[in-house]
Amino acid sequence: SIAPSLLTALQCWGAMLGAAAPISTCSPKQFACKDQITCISKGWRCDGEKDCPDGSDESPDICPQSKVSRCQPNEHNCLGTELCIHMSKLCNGLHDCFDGSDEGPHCREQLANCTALGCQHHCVPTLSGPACYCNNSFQLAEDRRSCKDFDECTVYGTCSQTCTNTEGSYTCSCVEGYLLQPDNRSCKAKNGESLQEAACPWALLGGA
Ligand SMILES: [Ca+2]
Ligand SMILES: [Ca+2]
Repeated sequence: SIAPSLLTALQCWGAMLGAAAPISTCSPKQFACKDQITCISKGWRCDGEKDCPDGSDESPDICPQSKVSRCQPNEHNCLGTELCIHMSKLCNGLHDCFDGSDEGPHCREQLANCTALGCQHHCVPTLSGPACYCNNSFQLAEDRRSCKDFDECTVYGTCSQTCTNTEGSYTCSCVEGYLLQPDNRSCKAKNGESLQEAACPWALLGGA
């Protein structure tokens, strides 16, 4: 239909006219592209897809190899580095940390301690003792042994638009006018309305 796109176009113009210093129009929830014109949802930064016209939301200086300085649930921080590896890679016979600290004699020596720990899901030896971890979409509870649902929606960028946490999982959805993509987390405008998306996203993100 024509009316909504006209309305969007008008909102777009309004936003552009009101944007004397374009970069200041990005809300705190948005990322300012290097072109200093375009604002995109922060969730689209470093998601592997170029959303800024200049691709600056995926540039290496913005997206370091490890996206998060802190490890995700069920991940292990390799000693003295920012590298996070999945807990299942500890003592799996392969060197995954650069210094090899994920493997060694402790793997065998601590097996009995692991049994004694009584983890709900899984246990692995680490250099600092046995540690529990959980199946995907779960995280350790306060007792460090049992597992509880992990709220994926608290991680920025899990879904590009709407995120709904569920017990043991989560679902992404899109606002009116957008379609969920096969990756089940990103949204693209219907009808190839790429002009709006690329040139005027701030007019569309208000209700997201
Ligand atoms: Ca390993
Ligand atoms: Ca969940």
